[in-house]
Amino acid sequence: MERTFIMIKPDGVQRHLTGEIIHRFERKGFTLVGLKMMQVSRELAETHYSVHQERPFFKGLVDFITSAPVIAMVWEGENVVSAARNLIGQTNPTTADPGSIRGDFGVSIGRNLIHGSDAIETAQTEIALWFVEDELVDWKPVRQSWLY
Ligand code: RTP
Ligand code: MG
Repeated sequence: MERTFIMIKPDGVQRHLTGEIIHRFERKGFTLVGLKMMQVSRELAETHYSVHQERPFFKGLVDFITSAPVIAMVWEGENVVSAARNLIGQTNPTTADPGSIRGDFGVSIGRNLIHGSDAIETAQTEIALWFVEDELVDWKPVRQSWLY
């Protein structure tokens, strides 16, 4: 089953949106298989966002991610990588669709509340970066076979 890495950024935690965000993923039908609150080291933030290291916003982004605690999570489900990106909305909350997390709660591109892996391969890399294997719980919700 597909998995993705989701992080509630410092602004999401500070604005007490943790429960709201987790609720949206649960209601969609996805399964939480890993979760921890953590203060991110500079090294981890720089590695996580290394694809952006030449961009002008890189230092500010790393400063922000390391400024206060985040919630790191792994969610599992069918097509969860792309579906999570839809739940999250476009990068800039100003243009993110209402109904998405960024569209409903965000105002600034640099304070867009949440991160989600952008592809299946990226998700695998990010899960391995943020979690060790025994922090992830392999469980299946009890379901009727016809019910997702
Ligand atoms: P994320 O990686 O955090 O889930 O966000 P994303 O895929 O939607 O956007 P990405 O292009 O990967 O950018 C990473 C984060 O960098 C910040 N950013 N600031 N000032 C700017 O122009 C700018 N552009 C990007 C955003 O916080 C974005 O989430
Ligand atoms: Mg990204």
